[in-house]
Amino acid sequence: MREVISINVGQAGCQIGNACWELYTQEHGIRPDGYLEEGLDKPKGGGEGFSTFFYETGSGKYVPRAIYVDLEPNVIDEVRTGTYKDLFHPEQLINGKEDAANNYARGYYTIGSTMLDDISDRIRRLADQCDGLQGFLFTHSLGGGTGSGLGSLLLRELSENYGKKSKLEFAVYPGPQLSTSVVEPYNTVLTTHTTLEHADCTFMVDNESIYDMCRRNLDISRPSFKNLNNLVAQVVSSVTASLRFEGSLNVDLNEFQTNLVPYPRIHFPLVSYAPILSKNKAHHEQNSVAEITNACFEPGNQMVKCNPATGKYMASCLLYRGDVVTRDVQAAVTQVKNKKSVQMVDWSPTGFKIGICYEPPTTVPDSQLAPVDRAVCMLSNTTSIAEAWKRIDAKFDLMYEKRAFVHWYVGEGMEEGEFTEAREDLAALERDYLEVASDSVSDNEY
Ligand SMILES: Nc1nc2c(ncn2[C@@H]2O[C@H](COP(=O)(O)OP(=O)(O)OP(=O)(O)O)[C@@H](O)[C@H]2O)c(=O)[nH]1
Ligand SMILES: [Mg+2]
Repeated sequence: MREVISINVGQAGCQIGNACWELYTQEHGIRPDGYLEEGLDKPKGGGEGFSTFFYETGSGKYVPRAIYVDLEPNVIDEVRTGTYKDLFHPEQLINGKEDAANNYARGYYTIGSTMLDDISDRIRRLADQCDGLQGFLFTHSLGGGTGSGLGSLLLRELSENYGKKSKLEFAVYPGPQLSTSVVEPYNTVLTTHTTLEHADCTFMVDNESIYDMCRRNLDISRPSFKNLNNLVAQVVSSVTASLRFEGSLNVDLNEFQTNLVPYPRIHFPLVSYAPILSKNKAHHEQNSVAEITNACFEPGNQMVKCNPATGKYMASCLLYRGDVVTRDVQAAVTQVKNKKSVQMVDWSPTGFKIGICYEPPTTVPDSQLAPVDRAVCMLSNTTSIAEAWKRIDAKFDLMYEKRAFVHWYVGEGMEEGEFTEAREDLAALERDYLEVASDSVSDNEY
């Protein structure tokens, strides 16, 4: 068995966690109380795949291998009293009394550190139940105090305690429509710097992109976090489907990762997803393999705002779900490779790695997403994602030039040097991306 433990940190992390577990339980035929739906004698999806994400108790109940952590009680109390309250063991839901007030330093140093031992214990207990723990799946925001600060602290701790076990994250990149504080650029830069060496692969979801998708594709005039999270959950589900379901063309996540991350720091693949159709438009669309594959190259289907046509691709993986045959995929990929906008770096073969999971996507009852027979999630390591760093770095600089808000961090035990160190690291990251994009021969110094 190759178990995965999910760790949801802070408001965004926990709420995205909620959307994911709602979707996973539905996909596997598990009721909100953890027992199988009527008529099933084992979870859906064939084989033992689901037990990478769930463990079974003596009474036949399925419990997520997951931990929820927040520094304040509200978000987690909603889990404790909500529809899924019986799904989780109370030990899996951990909260403190007082949040990090949008301050990375409170999440990392003062408040977060007081909870570290307790959280580590509970993760240890989950890990002890695994036969062959494969790794951790983290969800958190980059902009919140808990998500950024405590998230960093936990990732560092996992590195120390679990050595080489893989650590993947889904990280919410701040968008202007739903931003909750002015200091999000500080938190984002600080947490990116701290976790750069601890996370193996980070999938960013830019709230601005998903907000626009909800408005444009799903006709939701004022998208709520729940609307956004339902969309994020589809992506997380596609990425983890290969771990939870069995099938001959199912490619293991580890294999994708090997292909996607050519250098340890260059580990931020751009995620695209298609189709994103609202319930009332769905029957007017054909939704063929060629169409959904093509749609992944449209900016409107990307989870981060950037322009891949101006950058270069290092690697790309296409994860199909549902009614998809290899012949159609091969034809679609051949077409895509010929696109002018798809430029590969010259040191990497033009490889598109393909995975097919025959289990079709499903949608949760209150989602605006139309049910479809097939979908695709593309993970591509493109140099254009550096645009996201450029944007956040510029916002950081505007404030830091005036040392605005810095006293809040210093007041929580942080040294000002940490700001400059983090910012320099991000500048180095931007340069790393430029370097991998440059041609190996022509740009050589000698
Ligand atoms: N996609 C999405 N983004 C969220 C959600 N909740 C908050 N955010 C975003 O996350 C950032 C704020 O971070 P939070 O996760 O709320 O903060 P936190 O980790 O709880 O930290 P503190 O409250 O400061 O202790 C902002 O950019 C919000 O727009 C959510 O449910 N979904
Ligand atoms: Mg919070």
